[in-house]
Amino acid sequence: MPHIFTHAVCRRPGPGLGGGLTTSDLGAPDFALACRQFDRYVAALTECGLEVSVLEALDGHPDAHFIEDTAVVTPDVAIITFPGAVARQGEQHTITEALAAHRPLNYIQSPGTLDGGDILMIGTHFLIGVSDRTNEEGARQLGTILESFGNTWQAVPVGAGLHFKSSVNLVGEKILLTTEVFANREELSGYKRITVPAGEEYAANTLLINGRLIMPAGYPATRAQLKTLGIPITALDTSEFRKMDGGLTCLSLRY
Ligand code: CIR
Repeated sequence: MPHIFTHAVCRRPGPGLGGGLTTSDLGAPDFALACRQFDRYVAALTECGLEVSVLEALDGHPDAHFIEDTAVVTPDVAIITFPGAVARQGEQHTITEALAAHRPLNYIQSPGTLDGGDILMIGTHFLIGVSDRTNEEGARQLGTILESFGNTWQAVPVGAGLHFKSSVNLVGEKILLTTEVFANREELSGYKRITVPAGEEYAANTLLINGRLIMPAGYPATRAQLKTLGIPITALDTSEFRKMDGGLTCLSLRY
């Protein structure tokens, strides 16, 4: 049974969101539209039964609404990350208060770096992407903390995409949605895999929450594949966050 979530924490985008990091050339995000897309996202999480806390935008941190990168929350512990991008370091200190009310805290320490977008929780097993943002030391520190709570983990090199979850996500009991690059990876061989068709890679960033899939709008071939799973699907427009290399998983911490 995939994990049942009861809470989420999100952070509103601020008017400076276009100043965040990006590799895409899709143009500048529209702040008003981003706010509407964010509100719809929060509503979708609420419709999945989550109690959602919404934090205010953080001045001077234009990527801070991609809050997933600041922590890894398991049923036992919240691990505050040490973000891999220098420009994002500091965001992690602003999440501790919200999480301390729900979990004991633990910390990734420099020289370890780790972004939450690289961590996929599959029950008590964790896939930890080692990427441009999460280094081997960060993965090792997180793995040690997870093991101390009885979990298992495995490091997975991320050769493509920003984060591991830009390319691989859980969409059902032992079922992963992956881009073609990850489709035949040995580390994922224990899972059934659904491959996102070429050209729809962004749709791999789909969320499974309490028996519902939340996917980005505009990816009909992926949607048709996910429909075969027989669970409800909500499609959300994330165009303004995509311009900044972000998507559905990045916009919340779910626990
Ligand atoms: C960044 O480059 O850090 C942000 N512009 C996007 C972060 C997306 N986060 C995620 O995939 N977990």
